Amino acid sequence: MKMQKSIRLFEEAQKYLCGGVNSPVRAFKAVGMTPLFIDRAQGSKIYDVDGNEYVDYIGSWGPMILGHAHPEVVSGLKEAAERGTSYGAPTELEVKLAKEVTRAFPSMEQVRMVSSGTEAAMSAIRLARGYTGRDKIIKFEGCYHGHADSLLVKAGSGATTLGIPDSKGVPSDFAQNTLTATFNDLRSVERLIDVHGEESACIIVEPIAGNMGVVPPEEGFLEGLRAICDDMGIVLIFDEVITGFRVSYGGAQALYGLRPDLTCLGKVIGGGLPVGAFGGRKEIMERLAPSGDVYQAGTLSGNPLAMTAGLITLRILQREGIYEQLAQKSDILSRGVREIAEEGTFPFTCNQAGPMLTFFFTEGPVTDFSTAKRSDTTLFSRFFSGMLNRSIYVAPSQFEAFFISLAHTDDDIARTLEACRAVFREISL
Ligand code: KE4
Repeated sequence: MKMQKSIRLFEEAQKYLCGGVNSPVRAFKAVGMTPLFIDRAQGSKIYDVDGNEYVDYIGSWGPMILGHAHPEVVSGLKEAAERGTSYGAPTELEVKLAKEVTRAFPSMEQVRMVSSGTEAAMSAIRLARGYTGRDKIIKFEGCYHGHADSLLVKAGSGATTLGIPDSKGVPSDFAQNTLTATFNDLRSVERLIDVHGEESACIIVEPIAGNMGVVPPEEGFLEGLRAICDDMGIVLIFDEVITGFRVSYGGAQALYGLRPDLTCLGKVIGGGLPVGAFGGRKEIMERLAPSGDVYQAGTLSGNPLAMTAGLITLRILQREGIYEQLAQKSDILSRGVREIAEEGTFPFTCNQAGPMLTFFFTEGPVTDFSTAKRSDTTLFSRFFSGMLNRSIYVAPSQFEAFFISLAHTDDDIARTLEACRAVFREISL
């Protein structure tokens, strides 16, 4: 596989961009390779600067559920751009998107648009603290909610990939207010509540974890969190930045029939442009400036181009049979990979939640961060490079999800399974 231009660009990038990238996981450090520099993308394919074509299962880490450069999104953006790119003022577009979000997520009675998932989670936590007057927050090891200081404690995703779950630069008194429990282990939450329940503002959770790799909630786990929060007057925050509009049009909360007090969204809601959002119970949201006394702001919040891409994306996602198609593609892939892996001589388990899945190189079951970390990351790196050499572009880290889009064809999936068969044979030797 030719990589000369990516190699040259990475050398130049490292002079001006720290680490040569604008987000750590893109640096391919976990898989020990030079990162690909991307030239363009279309549908399920992505093309690097050396002209190599790949079937893309990263999908910009989740937003590209329709596939890249969807014609309706592209033409909508062209029209919107001709009317200006940012006003810093209210528009009808943001009202329309907020209205659609509240319709899709009934627990989100009011919404605030922001420009990233980090902003959404950071703001939701500040709002929960302001509303309850309490300081402590409870998160789960291996869950990632963006890089706000109080959340970089035993975080997942890139923080785990780089082995720095507790980032430098986070004041110890921030970390002291962040308590961590074990995903799928209600007892670990109850032990924290016994000691800190009265001083805890919120519990924030990815209802289906994506940042330790995909780990679905076990029976009763989310319901147990809801009950604890009801008993203790704690704000339950579902971070649905990945799962929102992905695992169903109403996210994980629709799948499990639960109502969190606040929800964080991102990725799909922006259709590939920078959008995050948070929202929830009106009595909580009304504490947010300018209605209330919890401050939050953003120059590009509700940006008209981003709102346009989000609205068109959600409009397409409401068409008949869309989520059935996504589920069918994902099931064919996960079923096929499991069958092929049985022929291998290495430990393997595949976790799936609709159109998001992770291949772990460990016996499994993978139900939390500690079982996810048992995965053989060296084997994963060999899997990653083997697939890349066969034009299949998966996440360059064991602790991420693969994303299926509407654009992935039967042929893409067949090619992916063939590549898996060859790579699994290679790493079995
Ligand atoms: P952003 O600030 O990156 O838009 O969103 C932060 C965030 C919040 N909540 C969840 C559940 C998330 O998964 C994320 C970001 N996800 C990572 C990938 N797992 C983004 C990729 C990256 O960091 O480059």
